[in-house]
Amino acid sequence: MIQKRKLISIVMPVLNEEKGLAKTIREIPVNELKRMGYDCEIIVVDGCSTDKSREVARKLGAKVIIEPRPGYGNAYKTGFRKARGEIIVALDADYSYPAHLLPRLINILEKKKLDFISTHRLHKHAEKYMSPLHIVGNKILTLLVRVLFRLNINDSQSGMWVFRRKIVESIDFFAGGMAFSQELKIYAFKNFKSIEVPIPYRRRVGRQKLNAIIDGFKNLLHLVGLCLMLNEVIRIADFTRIYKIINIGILGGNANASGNNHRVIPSTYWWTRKQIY
Ligand SMILES: Nc1nc2c(ncn2[C@@H]2O[C@H](COP(=O)(O)OP(=O)(O)OP(=O)(O)O)[C@@H](O)[C@H]2O)c(=O)[nH]1
Ligand SMILES: [Mg+2]
Repeated sequence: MIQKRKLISIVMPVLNEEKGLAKTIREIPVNELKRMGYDCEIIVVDGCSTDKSREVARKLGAKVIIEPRPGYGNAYKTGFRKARGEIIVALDADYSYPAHLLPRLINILEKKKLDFISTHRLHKHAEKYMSPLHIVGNKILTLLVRVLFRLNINDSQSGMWVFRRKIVESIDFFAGGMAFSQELKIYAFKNFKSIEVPIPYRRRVGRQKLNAIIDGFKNLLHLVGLCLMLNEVIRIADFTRIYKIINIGILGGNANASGNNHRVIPSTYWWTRKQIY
Protein backbone atom coordinates (compact mmCIF):
# COMPACT_ATOMS: atom_id res chain seq x y z
CA MET A 1 0.00 0.00 0.00
CA ILE A 2 1.34 3.45 -0.89
CA GLN A 3 1.72 5.62 2.22
CA LYS A 4 0.19 9.09 1.96
CA ARG A 5 2.80 11.84 2.13
CA LYS A 6 2.36 14.36 4.90
CA LEU A 7 2.78 18.11 4.61
CA ILE A 8 4.84 20.16 7.06
CA SER A 9 4.24 23.92 7.20
CA ILE A 10 7.28 25.86 8.38
CA VAL A 11 6.09 29.28 9.52
CA MET A 12 8.42 32.19 10.24
CA PRO A 13 7.58 35.75 11.36
CA VAL A 14 9.88 38.23 9.68
CA LEU A 15 10.72 41.86 10.27
CA ASN A 16 13.81 43.05 8.42
CA GLU A 17 15.72 39.77 8.52
CA GLU A 18 17.13 39.53 4.97
CA LYS A 19 20.43 37.98 6.11
CA GLY A 20 19.16 35.68 8.86
CA LEU A 21 16.16 34.61 6.79
CA ALA A 22 18.28 33.41 3.86
CA LYS A 23 20.50 31.35 6.16
CA THR A 24 17.50 29.93 8.04
CA ILE A 25 15.65 28.85 4.88
CA ARG A 26 18.81 27.30 3.42
CA GLU A 27 19.33 25.30 6.61
CA ILE A 28 15.91 23.61 6.49
CA PRO A 29 16.68 20.00 5.43
CA VAL A 30 13.88 19.79 2.85
CA ASN A 31 15.44 16.81 1.01
CA GLU A 32 15.96 14.78 4.16
CA LEU A 33 12.36 15.45 5.17
CA LYS A 34 11.25 14.40 1.66
CA ARG A 35 13.08 11.09 2.06
CA MET A 36 11.25 10.63 5.37
CA GLY A 37 7.91 11.06 3.55
CA TYR A 38 7.18 14.71 4.24
CA ASP A 39 6.67 17.59 1.82
CA CYS A 40 7.39 21.10 3.08
CA GLU A 41 5.79 24.50 2.55
CA ILE A 42 7.71 27.47 3.89
CA ILE A 43 5.55 30.41 4.94
CA VAL A 44 7.13 33.76 5.71
CA VAL A 45 4.86 36.25 7.47
CA ASP A 46 6.34 39.63 6.76
CA GLY A 47 5.51 42.64 8.89
CA CYS A 48 6.21 45.40 6.39
CA SER A 49 9.97 44.88 6.22
CA THR A 50 11.87 47.70 4.59
CA ASP A 51 14.84 45.55 3.56
CA LYS A 52 14.93 42.72 0.99
CA SER A 53 13.32 40.06 3.25
CA ARG A 54 10.36 39.46 0.89
CA GLU A 55 12.50 39.13 -2.23
CA VAL A 56 14.90 36.78 -0.43
CA ALA A 57 12.00 34.63 0.80
CA ARG A 58 10.38 34.37 -2.65
CA LYS A 59 13.70 33.65 -4.33
CA LEU A 60 14.28 30.75 -1.96
CA GLY A 61 10.85 29.24 -2.67
CA ALA A 62 8.90 30.49 0.35
CA LYS A 63 5.33 31.74 0.25
CA VAL A 64 5.17 35.34 1.51
CA ILE A 65 2.18 36.61 3.48
CA ILE A 66 2.02 40.23 4.53
CA GLU A 67 0.74 41.03 8.01
CA PRO A 68 0.77 44.82 8.42
CA ARG A 69 -0.34 44.68 12.07
CA PRO A 70 2.76 44.88 14.27
CA GLY A 71 3.59 42.02 16.61
CA TYR A 72 5.21 38.60 16.69
CA GLY A 73 1.98 36.96 17.88
CA ASN A 74 -0.15 38.60 15.18
CA ALA A 75 2.29 37.35 12.55
CA TYR A 76 2.03 33.79 13.86
CA LYS A 77 -1.77 33.88 14.09
CA THR A 78 -1.97 34.90 10.43
CA GLY A 79 0.70 32.39 9.39
CA PHE A 80 -0.98 29.48 11.18
CA ARG A 81 -4.32 30.30 9.53
CA LYS A 82 -2.66 29.97 6.11
CA ALA A 83 -0.67 26.84 6.96
CA ARG A 84 -2.02 23.70 5.27
CA GLY A 85 0.28 21.14 6.87
CA GLU A 86 -0.75 18.46 9.37
CA ILE A 87 2.43 19.32 11.23
CA ILE A 88 3.45 22.93 11.85
CA VAL A 89 6.96 24.14 12.65
CA ALA A 90 7.54 27.63 14.00
CA LEU A 91 10.87 29.38 14.36
CA ASP A 92 12.57 32.78 14.22
CA ALA A 93 14.00 33.92 10.92
CA ASP A 94 17.26 35.06 12.54
CA TYR A 95 19.27 31.82 12.25
CA SER A 96 19.37 31.36 16.03
CA TYR A 97 17.40 28.08 16.14
CA PRO A 98 18.73 24.78 14.72
CA ALA A 99 16.50 24.18 11.68
CA HIS A 100 18.81 21.28 10.72
CA LEU A 101 17.40 19.30 13.68
CA LEU A 102 13.88 19.26 12.24
CA PRO A 103 14.04 15.61 11.05
CA ARG A 104 14.95 14.54 14.59
CA LEU A 105 12.22 16.64 16.18
CA ILE A 106 9.61 15.35 13.70
CA ASN A 107 10.74 11.78 14.49
CA ILE A 108 10.27 12.39 18.22
CA LEU A 109 6.81 13.89 17.58
CA GLU A 110 5.71 10.87 15.52
CA LYS A 111 7.37 8.05 17.50
CA LYS A 112 6.18 9.33 20.87
CA LYS A 113 2.77 10.26 19.39
CA LEU A 114 3.09 13.77 20.78
CA ASP A 115 1.04 16.85 19.94
CA PHE A 116 3.49 19.60 20.84
CA ILE A 117 7.26 19.92 21.17
CA SER A 118 8.82 23.05 22.56
CA THR A 119 12.57 23.50 22.49
CA HIS A 120 14.59 24.75 25.40
CA ARG A 121 17.76 26.85 25.49
CA LEU A 122 18.26 27.60 29.14
CA HIS A 123 21.27 25.32 29.58
CA LYS A 124 24.96 26.14 29.62
CA HIS A 125 25.62 25.24 25.95
CA ALA A 126 23.02 27.70 24.67
CA GLU A 127 23.11 30.43 27.30
CA LYS A 128 26.50 31.70 26.17
CA TYR A 129 24.82 33.07 23.04
CA MET A 130 22.26 35.15 24.97
CA SER A 131 22.80 38.44 26.78
CA PRO A 132 22.75 38.35 30.61
CA LEU A 133 19.58 40.48 30.59
CA HIS A 134 17.92 38.02 28.22
CA ILE A 135 18.85 35.05 30.42
CA VAL A 136 17.66 36.68 33.65
CA GLY A 137 14.38 37.80 32.00
CA ASN A 138 13.76 34.33 30.55
CA LYS A 139 14.45 32.68 33.89
CA ILE A 140 12.09 34.99 35.80
CA LEU A 141 9.28 34.49 33.26
CA THR A 142 9.86 30.73 33.21
CA LEU A 143 9.75 30.56 37.01
CA LEU A 144 6.46 32.49 36.95
CA VAL A 145 4.97 30.07 34.44
CA ARG A 146 6.06 27.13 36.61
CA VAL A 147 4.58 28.62 39.78
CA LEU A 148 1.40 30.24 38.46
CA PHE A 149 0.40 27.44 36.09
CA ARG A 150 2.15 24.50 37.79
CA LEU A 151 3.88 23.45 34.61
CA ASN A 152 7.22 21.70 34.37
CA ILE A 153 8.66 24.01 31.71
CA ASN A 154 12.35 25.00 31.49
CA ASP A 155 12.16 27.72 28.85
CA SER A 156 8.83 29.50 28.55
CA GLN A 157 10.19 31.97 25.96
CA SER A 158 11.73 29.63 23.41
CA GLY A 159 10.65 30.42 19.85
CA MET A 160 10.95 27.06 18.10
CA TRP A 161 8.04 24.62 18.22
CA VAL A 162 6.94 21.53 16.31
CA PHE A 163 3.29 20.58 16.70
CA ARG A 164 0.10 19.19 15.21
CA ARG A 165 -2.21 21.74 13.62
CA LYS A 166 -5.13 20.87 15.96
CA ILE A 167 -3.33 22.90 18.67
CA VAL A 168 -3.95 26.18 16.85
CA GLU A 169 -7.21 25.29 15.14
CA SER A 170 -10.37 27.02 16.36
CA ILE A 171 -8.57 28.83 19.13
CA ASP A 172 -8.26 32.57 19.58
CA PHE A 173 -5.07 33.43 21.37
CA PHE A 174 -4.94 36.74 23.22
CA ALA A 175 -1.38 37.86 22.79
CA GLY A 176 -0.46 39.72 19.63
CA GLY A 177 3.12 40.40 20.69
CA MET A 178 6.01 38.42 22.14
CA ALA A 179 3.75 36.96 24.87
CA PHE A 180 2.21 34.71 22.20
CA SER A 181 5.05 32.26 22.76
CA GLN A 182 4.27 31.68 26.45
CA GLU A 183 0.50 31.65 25.87
CA LEU A 184 0.77 28.94 23.22
CA LYS A 185 3.03 26.83 25.45
CA ILE A 186 0.78 27.14 28.51
CA TYR A 187 -2.23 26.15 26.41
CA ALA A 188 -0.42 23.22 24.77
CA PHE A 189 1.13 21.86 27.97
CA LYS A 190 -2.19 22.10 29.84
CA ASN A 191 -4.30 20.45 27.16
CA PHE A 192 -2.16 18.26 24.90
CA LYS A 193 0.60 15.67 25.01
CA SER A 194 3.60 17.98 25.10
CA ILE A 195 7.30 17.80 25.88
CA GLU A 196 10.33 20.07 25.87
CA VAL A 197 13.54 19.11 24.03
CA PRO A 198 16.89 20.83 24.74
CA ILE A 199 18.51 22.31 21.65
CA PRO A 200 21.71 24.11 20.68
CA TYR A 201 21.28 27.83 20.05
CA ARG A 202 23.23 30.49 18.12
CA ARG A 203 23.70 34.21 18.39
CA ARG A 204 21.10 35.77 16.09
CA VAL A 205 22.02 37.30 12.72
CA GLY A 206 20.83 40.91 12.38
CA ARG A 207 19.26 43.32 14.81
CA GLN A 208 17.10 42.05 17.66
CA LYS A 209 13.41 43.11 17.49
CA LEU A 210 12.65 42.23 21.08
CA ASN A 211 13.17 44.84 23.78
CA ALA A 212 14.20 42.78 26.80
CA ILE A 213 12.83 45.24 29.39
CA ILE A 214 9.62 46.42 27.70
CA ASP A 215 8.69 43.01 26.25
CA GLY A 216 9.73 41.28 29.46
CA PHE A 217 7.40 43.52 31.45
CA LYS A 218 4.55 43.03 28.96
CA ASN A 219 5.04 39.25 29.17
CA LEU A 220 4.90 39.44 32.95
CA LEU A 221 1.61 41.38 32.85
CA HIS A 222 0.25 38.92 30.30
CA LEU A 223 1.06 35.98 32.60
CA VAL A 224 -0.65 37.59 35.56
CA GLY A 225 -3.70 38.50 33.43
CA LEU A 226 -3.94 35.00 32.00
CA CYS A 227 -3.58 33.49 35.42
CA LEU A 228 -6.34 35.69 36.85
CA MET A 229 -8.61 34.83 33.95
CA LEU A 230 -8.10 31.16 34.52
CA ASN A 231 -8.69 31.69 38.22
CA GLU A 232 -5.35 30.15 39.06
CA VAL A 233 -4.34 32.93 41.45
CA ILE A 234 -7.65 32.71 43.25
CA ARG A 235 -7.03 29.00 43.69
CA ILE A 236 -3.49 29.50 44.91
CA ALA A 237 -4.63 32.00 47.54
CA ASP A 238 -7.60 29.77 48.38
CA PHE A 239 -9.82 32.75 48.00
CA THR A 240 -12.95 30.84 48.94
CA ARG A 241 -11.57 30.02 52.39
CA ILE A 242 -10.42 33.57 52.95
CA TYR A 243 -13.84 34.83 51.86
CA LYS A 244 -15.55 32.43 54.29
CA ILE A 245 -13.39 33.59 57.19
CA ILE A 246 -14.13 37.23 56.43
CA ASN A 247 -17.82 36.57 55.93
CA ILE A 248 -18.32 34.50 59.10
CA GLY A 249 -15.77 36.10 61.37
CA ILE A 250 -15.99 39.74 60.42
CA LEU A 251 -19.29 40.24 58.65
CA GLY A 252 -21.19 37.59 60.64
CA GLY A 253 -22.48 35.91 57.47
CA ASN A 254 -23.61 32.38 56.72
CA ALA A 255 -20.89 29.87 55.88
CA ASN A 256 -23.00 27.98 53.36
CA ALA A 257 -24.13 31.07 51.58
CA SER A 258 -20.53 32.03 50.89
CA GLY A 259 -19.38 28.48 50.46
CA ASN A 260 -20.26 28.14 46.80
CA ASN A 261 -17.08 28.33 44.79
CA HIS A 262 -16.58 31.86 43.63
CA ARG A 263 -14.89 30.93 40.45
CA VAL A 264 -16.20 32.81 37.51
CA ILE A 265 -15.02 31.33 34.27
CA PRO A 266 -14.90 33.92 31.52
CA SER A 267 -17.16 32.58 28.80
CA THR A 268 -15.29 34.49 26.14
CA TYR A 269 -12.08 32.66 26.83
CA TRP A 270 -11.27 29.38 25.17
CA TRP A 271 -10.09 27.44 28.19
CA THR A 272 -12.61 26.35 30.70
CA ARG A 273 -11.38 24.63 33.83
CA LYS A 274 -13.06 21.46 32.57
CA GLN A 275 -10.88 21.37 29.51
CA ILE A 276 -7.71 21.95 31.47
CA TYR A 277 -8.13 19.59 34.37
N1 LIG B 1 5.96 39.90 11.04
C1 LIG B 1 6.57 40.31 12.16
N2 LIG B 1 7.66 39.64 12.62
C2 LIG B 1 8.25 40.07 13.75
C3 LIG B 1 7.80 41.19 14.48
N3 LIG B 1 8.61 41.37 15.56
C4 LIG B 1 9.53 40.39 15.51
N4 LIG B 1 9.33 39.62 14.42
C5 LIG B 1 10.09 38.43 14.01
O1 LIG B 1 9.89 37.47 15.03
C6 LIG B 1 11.09 36.74 15.26
C7 LIG B 1 11.50 36.89 16.72
O2 LIG B 1 11.97 38.20 16.99
P1 LIG B 1 13.41 38.42 17.66
O3 LIG B 1 13.85 39.82 17.54
O4 LIG B 1 14.33 37.40 17.09
O5 LIG B 1 13.08 38.15 19.17
P2 LIG B 1 13.82 37.12 20.11
O6 LIG B 1 14.06 35.83 19.43
O7 LIG B 1 13.05 37.07 21.36
O8 LIG B 1 15.21 37.83 20.35
P3 LIG B 1 16.65 37.22 19.94
O9 LIG B 1 17.00 36.29 21.05
O10 LIG B 1 17.55 38.36 19.85
O11 LIG B 1 16.51 36.47 18.65
C8 LIG B 1 12.10 37.23 14.26
O12 LIG B 1 12.11 36.41 13.12
C9 LIG B 1 11.57 38.64 13.92
O13 LIG B 1 11.96 39.08 12.63
C10 LIG B 1 6.65 41.90 13.96
O14 LIG B 1 6.17 42.89 14.52
N5 LIG B 1 6.09 41.41 12.80
MG1 LIG C 1 15.17 35.51 17.70
